[in-house]
Amino acid sequence: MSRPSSEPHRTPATPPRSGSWWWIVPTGVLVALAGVLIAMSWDWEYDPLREADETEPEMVLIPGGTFWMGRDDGPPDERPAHEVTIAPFYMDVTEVTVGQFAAFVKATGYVTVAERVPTREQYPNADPLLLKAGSAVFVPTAVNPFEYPGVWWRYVPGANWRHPEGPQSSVRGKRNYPVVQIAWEDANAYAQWAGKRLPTEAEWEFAARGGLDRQPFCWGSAKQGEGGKWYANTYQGDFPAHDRGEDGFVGLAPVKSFPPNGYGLYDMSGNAWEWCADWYDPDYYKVSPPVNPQGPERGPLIDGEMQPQKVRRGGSFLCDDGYCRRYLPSARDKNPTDSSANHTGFRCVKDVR
Ligand SMILES: [Ca+2]
Repeated sequence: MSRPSSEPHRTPATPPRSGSWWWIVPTGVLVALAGVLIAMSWDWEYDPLREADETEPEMVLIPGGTFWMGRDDGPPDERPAHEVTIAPFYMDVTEVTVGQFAAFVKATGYVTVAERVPTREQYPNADPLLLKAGSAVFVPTAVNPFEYPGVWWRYVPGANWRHPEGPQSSVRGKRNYPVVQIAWEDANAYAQWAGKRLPTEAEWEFAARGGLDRQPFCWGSAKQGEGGKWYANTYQGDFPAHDRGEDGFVGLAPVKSFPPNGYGLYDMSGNAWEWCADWYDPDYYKVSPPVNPQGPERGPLIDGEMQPQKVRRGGSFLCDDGYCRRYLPSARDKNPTDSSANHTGFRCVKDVR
């Protein structure tokens, strides 16, 4: 009996089949997947310069004159009401739009403050996790606003004028919305490029009042929503938890969505805050010159800020009657020059020559 062979039975190797197409299907799937990913990233990286609007922004002549600036029954920084005389000037009829700002960026390659990576040298006391390019975004929050003021703001990396609410948002189709996430120096850079300038605080208030004398609102004395009429894009509801949007808009509205004031200016009240040229000083009205005041030489340090702040005016879509009624023509606000948020934009003026 012969010993069984320990040699395993070998199956002869199958020779490679020439001309096999087995790899086609998986490769096709991979190519298709890559295509989908590219298409998706194209959407995420939507180029806002496609919104560029190169038509000349419409301006209107503000006639100049003498008016009562501030009010005596308002917050301390609006007192005293005092007479101010303003020279005539031209003013943009709307807030600078996404389209207009895109045209500026397209022409100059300008990079806004919110798009620049902040450095430790600039912000030695900042949380290192916050040293990322970004900006402030409003997040609805169910709190008592008087008890926890400002907790509805988040610093969102990637938020800027191209992505106003953060990286997943875009300005696609928003050519006629006010541009926001604009710092004072961005607004000033745009104004210089356009051959214009930012309004002084006094010019802004004169223009906002639309020729009316000491009225509480830019349109007169009727309250928002009175008789079913809405005059501005503000906030209705439980601020900062829920905006009912009774005026037709939750968040920003396209410019010209509400009636113009007496000078033909839109959105001087609500929608987006507007930067002014002046430094902010809460006591400035006590010493303000009566003719064409330009604001103080430099503002005081307030609110624990390390730098003086610039004035902004007009309020925004977040102005709520119960918490912050700063959509009134007399209302003053301020922020540091490098700050931006998704409710702050600007408009420009030009001298009459
Ligand atoms: Ca609204």
